[in-house]
Amino acid sequence: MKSQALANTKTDPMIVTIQQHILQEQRKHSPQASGSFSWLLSGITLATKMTEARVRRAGLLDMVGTAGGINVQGEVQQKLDVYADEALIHCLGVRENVAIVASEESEEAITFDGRGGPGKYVVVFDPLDGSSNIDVNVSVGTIFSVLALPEGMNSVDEPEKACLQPGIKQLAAGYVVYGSSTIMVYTTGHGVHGFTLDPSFGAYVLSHENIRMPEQGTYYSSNDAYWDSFPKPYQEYLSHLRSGGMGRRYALRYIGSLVADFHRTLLRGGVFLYPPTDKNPDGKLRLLYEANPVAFIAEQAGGVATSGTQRIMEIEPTEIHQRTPLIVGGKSEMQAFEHFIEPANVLSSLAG
Ligand code: AHM
Ligand code: MG
Repeated sequence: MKSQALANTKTDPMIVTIQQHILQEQRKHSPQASGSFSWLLSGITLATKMTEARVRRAGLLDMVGTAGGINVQGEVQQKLDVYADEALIHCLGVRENVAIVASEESEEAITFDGRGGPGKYVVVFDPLDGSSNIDVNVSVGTIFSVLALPEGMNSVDEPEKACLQPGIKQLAAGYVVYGSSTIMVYTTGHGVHGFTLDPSFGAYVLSHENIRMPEQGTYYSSNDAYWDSFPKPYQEYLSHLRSGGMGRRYALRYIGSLVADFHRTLLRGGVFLYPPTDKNPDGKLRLLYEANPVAFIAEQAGGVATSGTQRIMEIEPTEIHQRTPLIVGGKSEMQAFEHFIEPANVLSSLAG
């Protein structure tokens, strides 16, 4: 009788929340899993919901005082990127299985060990990417990568060293775009899945299952203002896309928030580029918490990500905040890229 009553309720039986999905995936791919990984990811989803609430009220908060001022509740106002950073550090810090975090906002890695539990995960993140866009109501995002604490490594003595792992070691990666809606996209190496935040009940609900990057798109995405300082082969590649050399004339789309620009590239195809420039010969984007998670997601969705000379996920990092050029896109655009930018030879190093 009880199941009959439940069957008659008016809830949508098709709804799958991100927590349900993570647990289902774990049962399917690692039946022995203890659930500790989903506990870690729930810390990230909670922090992003806290950040999203602030992002949505950004204009209102500005009305009652600027960063550093006091708001109507008597709270000290924080800049949104500082708030997003503290939300993640707090939500991950109370999860005893997290050993270390590293953030774009902090010079050094932070270790949580010494508080009772031996953590086994390392989480690196950019808490609020593209934050200069906040003031003008343009999309921003959070981006993260999860690694295992290498065996035998002491997280208290060597927090930075524990973060310096190539992207192929990532256990999970994801991002949240705070856009016209809020969407979280993640992978654990079994495809890429997207969840839209339903603000009416505060849960991320499965909206994009098993995302595949189109083999060929119609957009390229790079900061055209730097055209003169792009290396010549990059200029030639972009001219090729623009002039119809790929069978269609590519249009330019550039937001200036990596997470939002990549999200469009993931769903609509095409290519995103932040090449080396005169000002930033190593590119601008950060390897550990921008390029690596994007590359993991792109590859899982059938795309390719390179620095121009190497597959992104094979770069051995030497510093937490190191930068890399990033070129990421669908198969057709990246095959053409390889042709122009020698000796990338990236596709051949990829399985499948
Ligand atoms: P941030 O991490 O300080 O916000 O900077 C990274 C952002 C990326 O989101 C975006 O792709 C890039 O900077 C844009 O840079 P530019 O203004 O040079 O085109
Ligand atoms: Mg950033």
